[in-house]
Amino acid sequence: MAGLKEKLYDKILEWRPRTKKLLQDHSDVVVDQVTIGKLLGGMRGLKSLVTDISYLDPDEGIRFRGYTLQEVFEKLPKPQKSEMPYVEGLMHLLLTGDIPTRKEAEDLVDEFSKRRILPRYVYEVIDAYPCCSHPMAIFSSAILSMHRESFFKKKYEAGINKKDLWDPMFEDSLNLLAKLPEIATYIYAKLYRDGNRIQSNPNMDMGGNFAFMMGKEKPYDDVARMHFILHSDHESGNVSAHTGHLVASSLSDIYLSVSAMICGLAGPLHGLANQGVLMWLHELMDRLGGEDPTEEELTQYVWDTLNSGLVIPGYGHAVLRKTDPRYLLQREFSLKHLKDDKIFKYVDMLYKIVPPILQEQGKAKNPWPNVDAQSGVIQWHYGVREYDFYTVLFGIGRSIGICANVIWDRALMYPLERPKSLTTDMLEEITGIKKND
Ligand code: HAX
Repeated sequence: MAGLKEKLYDKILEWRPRTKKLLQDHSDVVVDQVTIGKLLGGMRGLKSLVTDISYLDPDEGIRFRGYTLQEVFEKLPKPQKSEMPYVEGLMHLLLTGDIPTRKEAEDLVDEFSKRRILPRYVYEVIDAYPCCSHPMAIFSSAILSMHRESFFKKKYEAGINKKDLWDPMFEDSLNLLAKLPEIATYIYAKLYRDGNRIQSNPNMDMGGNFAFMMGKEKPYDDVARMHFILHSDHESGNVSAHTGHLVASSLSDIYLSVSAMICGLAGPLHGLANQGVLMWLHELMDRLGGEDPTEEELTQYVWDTLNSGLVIPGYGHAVLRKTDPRYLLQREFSLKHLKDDKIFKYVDMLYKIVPPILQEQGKAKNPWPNVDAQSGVIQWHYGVREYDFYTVLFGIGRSIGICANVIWDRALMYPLERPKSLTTDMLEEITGIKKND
């Protein structure tokens, strides 16, 4: 992988003086204020992290390396006869900031293919899990088990200059990313197909090979590419990205960091919401005995959910204040490929019905749909009906963003993350509620 690594190294050398200058000459410049509201409110919106891989604007949505999602999908090279770009090309973009040439993207496809073989024990770890386990728990463990392979760990133990740590992190990241489709599809086969798996095809790109191992025809390869690209990065403050970055800040290797981030992604307020949407829709279908709902019935169902103190899965966001462009891109795909799908029709009706209800309820700051409102229905349509599995797909995509971030964290020699805690007593003293006598 000499070409990409050299290019990345040049970028790193160019970038380092910028970070150094900010730190040396402007360390005391105030960027944001830490209020009690922020401390007790999950640090929502607090400007306290740095990443150059992606930026999330509340109104516009995500940009990867300065490119909107539309631009990313238009500009990245695509495999022959495919609607969606190479996932490997996205990795090149996130790492270097440059749209790769077809050759650069295909070089990375070859590199992933060379690194895709799993150690035998990973299958054994997966097999050892009891059947009713959630696939995200298995996924995290399978990744964790490969910690012993870490090149970064070996280099660190042997003694390596801090400036060079990005290099073994890069090698580990490529090794891990190349293996994720195989791990995920093996878990799928174990849990839902009595262990009948399809071996990987070394001549395919990541999305194509994933579809192949899932036993799916076209256009599922494009579904996989779209899914992995859309879910790859969403700047650094969300639970999964922040976890990956935090764990790696203690110089844990990529296997430890990605395994941990998968656990954060598995929560219902984060990545698990995509499975939540499908469960919630099926409850509705059961309630209606399979009949198509009227607008009134859907409205009633949304209100019933809210009145029971539950959230509407797939709606709202901690940063976004408009419809998530990741939702819109998937909607565009769905309108083209699955517009007559029964569940897609529900999803589309909800797009009209939910936002005004959330606005009327007046709690959610963002009444619009997020990425998870639309992703599950596409999987369902193409026959991946085990919705427990949907967050694993999210996890494959998110790992790409985490790896790009963590490689750059080491390249820029970001330190151990260690914010300071206060006690409630201290907050009451600061506010004057309690006198310190
Ligand atoms: N349905 C009902 N109530 C909602 C809501 C929704 N979809 N979204 C927010 N609210 C409520 C919150 O629960 C909160 O209520 P309380 O004051 O009673 O605690 C209030 O509105 C204010 O919340 P907020 O400031 O608008 O939103 P947060 O930043 O606290 O939370 C969440 C953001 C995404 C967690 C939230 O919108 C939510 O729970 N949505 C449903 C679950 C979901 O779709 N999660 C996936 C988000 C995208 C993602 O990370 N994908 O991985």
